[in-house]
Amino acid sequence: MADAKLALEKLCEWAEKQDTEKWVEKMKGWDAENPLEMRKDRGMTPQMIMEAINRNYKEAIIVTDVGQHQMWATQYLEIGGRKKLITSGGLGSMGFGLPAAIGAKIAKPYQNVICITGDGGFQMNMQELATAITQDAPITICLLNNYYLGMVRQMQQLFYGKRYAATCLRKEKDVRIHVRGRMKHVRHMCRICKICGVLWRTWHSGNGRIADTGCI
Ligand SMILES: Cc1ncc(C[n+]2csc(CCOP(=O)(O)OP(=O)(O)O)c2C)c(N)n1
Ligand SMILES: [Mg+2]
Repeated sequence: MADAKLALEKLCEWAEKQDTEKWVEKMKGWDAENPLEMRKDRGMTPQMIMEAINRNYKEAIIVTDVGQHQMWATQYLEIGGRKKLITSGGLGSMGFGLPAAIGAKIAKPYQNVICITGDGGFQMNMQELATAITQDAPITICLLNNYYLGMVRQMQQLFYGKRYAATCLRKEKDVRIHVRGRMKHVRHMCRICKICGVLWRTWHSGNGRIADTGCI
């Protein structure tokens, strides 16, 4: 544990400047070979949700949890100017998103704060909904509810011959059942127009809401 500013200054004393030109060129090549595309083929895709956030917010602090939703957020959100991103980067801890979003709202009460989280990560710290309520910290929670520990499932699918283990959340738990009792604005959404509506209303009313998306 250390003061981040102090620790980074000390680390900088040790770090040597590297020539990253070749590496950046290589990545640009990959990007040209496999450009990011918005998948809009069916239902509500994660990309469509990110696009809805892009469209509905001119300014916001967007906080992510850890998992596939985090990857999509970093790939598809338009960050910059008055839109800021707080994310835990590599080796992040599930459960980071909600408390970090509450902290951001308390620090910047007049800014929109959106927490993009997964059904796994959200369950780790969702008791903090009570903190958001008692501390008067209305945030929008965009829950990418795919019924899986998606990031780990993806590894099992691609690298472990589809031998799925302990990544399905559908039978054991439905995050909606837990959440409903706590927050009256929970909406389960399966159409993209609905999520836009919730984002819009949240922005204009200043009330916290959870947009629970059954995304694919
Ligand atoms: C505390 C903790 N446990 C386990 C992990 C490993 N891990 C990384 S992503 C992930 C799955 C996250 O699932 P979910 O929150 O539903 O997000 P999704 O990938 O489905 O978008 C797991 C288990 C972790 N990062 N942190
Ligand atoms: Mg999930």
